[in-house]
Amino acid sequence: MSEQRESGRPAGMDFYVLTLFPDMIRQALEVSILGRASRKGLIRVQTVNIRDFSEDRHMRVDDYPYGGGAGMVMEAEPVCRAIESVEQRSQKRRRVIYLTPQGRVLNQTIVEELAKEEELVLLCGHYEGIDERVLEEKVTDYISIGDYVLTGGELGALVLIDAVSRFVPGVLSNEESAQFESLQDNLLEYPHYTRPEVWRGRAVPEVLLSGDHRKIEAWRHEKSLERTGERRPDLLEKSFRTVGCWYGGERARSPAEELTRWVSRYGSLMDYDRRKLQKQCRVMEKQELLLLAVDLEAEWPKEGNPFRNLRGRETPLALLTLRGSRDSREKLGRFLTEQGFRLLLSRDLTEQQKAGGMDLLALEIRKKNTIENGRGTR
Ligand code: 9D3
Repeated sequence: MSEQRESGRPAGMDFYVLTLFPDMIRQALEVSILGRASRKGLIRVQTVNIRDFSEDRHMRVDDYPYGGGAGMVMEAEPVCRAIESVEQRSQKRRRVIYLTPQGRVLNQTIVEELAKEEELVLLCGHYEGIDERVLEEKVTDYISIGDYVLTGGELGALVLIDAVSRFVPGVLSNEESAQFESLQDNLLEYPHYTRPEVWRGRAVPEVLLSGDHRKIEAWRHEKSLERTGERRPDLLEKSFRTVGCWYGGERARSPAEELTRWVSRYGSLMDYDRRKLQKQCRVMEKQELLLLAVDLEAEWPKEGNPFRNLRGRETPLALLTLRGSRDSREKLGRFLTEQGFRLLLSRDLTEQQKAGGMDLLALEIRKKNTIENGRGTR
């Protein structure tokens, strides 16, 4: 039913959820998009009831805390056996994630990272928590879903499964696709409208009825910026204006365009084949991101390097080259660094195409840009 990976394993993702309340997990995943994905076999969620591993005739799994204090603590042994029951199913090393208010706070970068795994084991605690010794022995990651207090880890596990599953191929339809979406530009979404055109005296913004797609995109970008400034000014500091640029004709233009579309919804384009642009001085800001595709064997202007008037202010740069030697690519990289650009990565496009598509490259660029930007998450 589901496609096979090259390795012969089924595609998609397996989640094992260790919990005292398996119904809570199962029921939530029966409906909506994740329900559909489960029925298609794209995600497989198996619950393991920790209580089944109790050593006690009353099926108890908790006990009083050493040292006293309020509440109960989940015992190490049943939790350990529950984890081992999953380990037994294959020899593979899996991440074992403990959902806990003391973990790293989940964000979209962590979600994308976890989505690369084939299987995840999610451990949900209850009561005051779990005996530290089994955590030391088995847990690889500690994750919280935010700074507020829940009654247990199940909702955390569900949030994580929901967010990660969106990256499993086939879970979202093309329209729902996870790539082109709000958080990718570190901007909030623009407002949405559907029929009727006038609702209780409120009309849909006229530009959306104009049919002019460039104008509509511009309006949406403006609304995104405006809204982010009002509601999440912290995100504005992390947002970048992406500029896709090419030199050397069609060969360079189409990868520059494609990559720009993958990196940013609102990216703009700059055609450096135009002599006029080469002559103008252009200083790029720190909050811009330059994606530059260059055909190294295209004719170089007599005046010298076509980018001599392009300056950066620590502006991040991804350099993609076609044809030409590694040497000439590195030389161009050094030149642009001297002009004030901060080289995030430099690749030969032919080599890159063997390694993966523009979507993967875009992901890598976004990740490098946020990490090297020192702003942590996205
Ligand atoms: C009231 C008990 N607290 C002592 C001050 C500690 C505490 C223990 C267990 C608080 C919450 C929980 C249960 N929470 C989770 O298991 C949990 C959680 C959360 O509470 N907030 C954010 N993310 C997560 S992930 C798992």
